Amino acid sequence: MIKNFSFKPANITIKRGTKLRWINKDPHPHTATANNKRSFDSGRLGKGQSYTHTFKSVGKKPYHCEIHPFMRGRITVRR
Ligand SMILES: [Cu+2]
Repeated sequence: MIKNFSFKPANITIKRGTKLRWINKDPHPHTATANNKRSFDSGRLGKGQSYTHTFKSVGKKPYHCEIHPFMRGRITVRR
C-alpha cells in the first residue's frame, strides 16, 4: 500500500516467487522503483492504480518513489 507519502509496510520479507502488489491510495501520483532502476519499476501510478511484480531472485531490493525520493522501502527476498 502507498499512503500518506509512504510505503506501508516500508520493509517486508517474502519468499522467492512471491507476487507483490502496490496500490496507490493517495490522491497524488507515486512510483515504486528499484534503486538500481532495473529490477522493477511501476511507472507513474495515479490514485487507485496498482502495480504487481513477481520476485524471482533472492536478496535485498531497496526501492523508492521517483517523484518523492524521500519515500523509501525495502523488500527482502528469501529462498
Ligand atoms: Cu511518491
